[in-house]
Amino acid sequence: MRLENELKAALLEGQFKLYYQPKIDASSGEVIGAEALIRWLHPEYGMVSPAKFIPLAENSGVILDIDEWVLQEACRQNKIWQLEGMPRFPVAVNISARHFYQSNLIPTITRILHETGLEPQYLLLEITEGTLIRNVEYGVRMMEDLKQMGIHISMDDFGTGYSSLSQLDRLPISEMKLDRSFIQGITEDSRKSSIVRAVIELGHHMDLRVVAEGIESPDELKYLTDLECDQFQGYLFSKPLPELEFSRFVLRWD
Ligand code: G
Ligand code: G
Ligand code: NA
Ligand code: MN
Repeated sequence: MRLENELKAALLEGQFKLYYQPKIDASSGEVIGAEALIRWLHPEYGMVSPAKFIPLAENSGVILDIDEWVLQEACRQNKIWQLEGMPRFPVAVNISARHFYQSNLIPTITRILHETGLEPQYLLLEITEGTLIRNVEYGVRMMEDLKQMGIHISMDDFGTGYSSLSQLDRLPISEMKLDRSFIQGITEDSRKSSIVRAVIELGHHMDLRVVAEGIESPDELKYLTDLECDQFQGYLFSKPLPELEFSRFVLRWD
């Protein structure tokens, strides 16, 4: 079977599953968000990493179906957590560049929010810098439309892709997410720490929050706390977890 068909079949057969990784607020220490990360529970090969199948899905059209499923599932789950009385926080969904340029992204999100009953401020979209290479004007307009709807946007993997520094002041984003390649080894590598320090300062000047991902050690956390990074995410706190384990994590954490 061609991979495209296999991915479509997997979607129909319910072989995809969302895991959630907590985002921690630097000042309160509380869980203030969750990033949804897809997993493929393949009947033969076991758990397949999105790093393997997302790029392939992006080369066919099936990424649109996958992203739509992820949006639906993440919004549905966040609403369930709210109804269960969990503290409210936004769920972050990764949107591929290809989907961003699909004219039906906004109607799709509108429908999903309506169907799930989730308010727009509880959905955060993570897009990478590379998303804007294709057409900055269009990308900015799309982001403005999303902002109008009350949806926040995070610039993911900041610092790794096409540098949109010249465009940064035009982008209606709420947060910058420092790529984990800058975080790993930050305590020993003065080059990395200079970059991170500068990005945090830049973000704060632009009234953006700065999130560090991929934090694995208490030393890295201490370092980033001293640099006044706003939010933290990484294995130090938790790996991405299935929904039930995630809610247990939140309850234990508080
Ligand atoms: O969870 P993990 O680190 O294995 O993810 C690997 C890559 O797959 C990351 O770059 C991540 O952004 C991407 N990814 C994970 N989940 C999703 C998803 O739901 N949609 C899209 N488009 N990408 C995802
Ligand atoms: O591209 P994106 O930033 O969305 O990818 C996030 C990926 O990083 C996910 O696949 C997630 O599993 C992974 N991840 C999350 N925390 C850590 C961490 O502390 N260390 C490492 N190595 N990977 C992490
Ligand atoms: Na992400
Ligand atoms: Mn990232």
